[in-house]
Amino acid sequence: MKTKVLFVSVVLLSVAGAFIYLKKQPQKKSVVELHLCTWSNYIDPEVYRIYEQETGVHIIEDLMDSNEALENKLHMGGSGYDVIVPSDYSIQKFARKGLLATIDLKNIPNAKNLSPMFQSPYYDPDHQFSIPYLWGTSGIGFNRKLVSETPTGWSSLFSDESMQAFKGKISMLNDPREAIGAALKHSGFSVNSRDPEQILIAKELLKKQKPFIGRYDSETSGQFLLSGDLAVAHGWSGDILKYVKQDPENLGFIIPKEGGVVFADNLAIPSDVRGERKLAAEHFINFLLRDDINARIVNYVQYPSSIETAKALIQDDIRNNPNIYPSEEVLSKLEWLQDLGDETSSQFEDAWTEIKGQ
Ligand code: SPD
Repeated sequence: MKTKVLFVSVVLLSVAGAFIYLKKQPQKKSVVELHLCTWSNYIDPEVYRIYEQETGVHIIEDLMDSNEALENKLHMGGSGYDVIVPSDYSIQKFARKGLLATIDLKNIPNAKNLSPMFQSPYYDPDHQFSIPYLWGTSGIGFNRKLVSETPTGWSSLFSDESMQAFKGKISMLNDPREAIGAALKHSGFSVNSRDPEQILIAKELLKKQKPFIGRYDSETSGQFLLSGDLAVAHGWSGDILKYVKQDPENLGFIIPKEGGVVFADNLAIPSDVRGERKLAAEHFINFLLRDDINARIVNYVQYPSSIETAKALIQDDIRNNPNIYPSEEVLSKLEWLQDLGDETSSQFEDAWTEIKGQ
């Protein structure tokens, strides 16, 4: 009898204990959708479908056209983004401003496959806040039907002759660091100049160019080159090369002989993403770095991969295209944008507001 009472008491106590334990556990609400803020033409949409099929998680995409626009959204708070894709210098700046979550590399095992170029990037050497995604260069796209000579340098956007010849058919990236950077480079300065006089010279050049501009455009200039509405366009390599592929006889892309910008865009998580959402964001980042998925993206967007082991799966015409994967010699002439600190960043942004608003 005694044994029976003891047995029943033990069972009752265990059930009560289990009930109290389970009640104390945080409610497990599984993440069913993730919000990604990325650049246009930066993923094969099929990748979202595969992810949803594999995990049940639906990806909602929002687009950004400059790092500065993304920074403003993050500063306002409540962006709702789980994964964002800022560039190199912006990782430095956003981290400095506390806008990024610390990444748990244990949850991103595919990061071990990063190419040597990205194993310790200058803007985040230990991948505390970011994992490189895709990279590329800024250069000049052109339509041969509208230019008499193949452009070779920045003068095709800024010389008096070009401005007159291509009036209304010139476009510049709608991006303060890139557009002012191009004007700095054309004037013989670094894209990372902190010298207010040099920044002023670049600003005046862009103001002079403005009446000849058809559009400031970070998203669709390739398509306007193809239609013949633009003769020359300041643009990012993959965005132009995607259209060059459609009409290689007439369209082209060059990296200016004076040099320009090389960039890397990175997968990162805003600092207000925590707990299960952060785990889900890390899971999605890891998926984007998986060889087959990464190669599928590269084959679609025409930007080089940050993942060494994905290279074998990348189409030969992409892997061997020196405009997509520039030679060491060309790369050595290019500059990475740096975080210039608050004072100089404001000078760039004020100059940009003046140029756009004039
Ligand atoms: N459509 C993809 C655009 C990639 C842009 N990278 C931004 C670099 C900024 N310096």
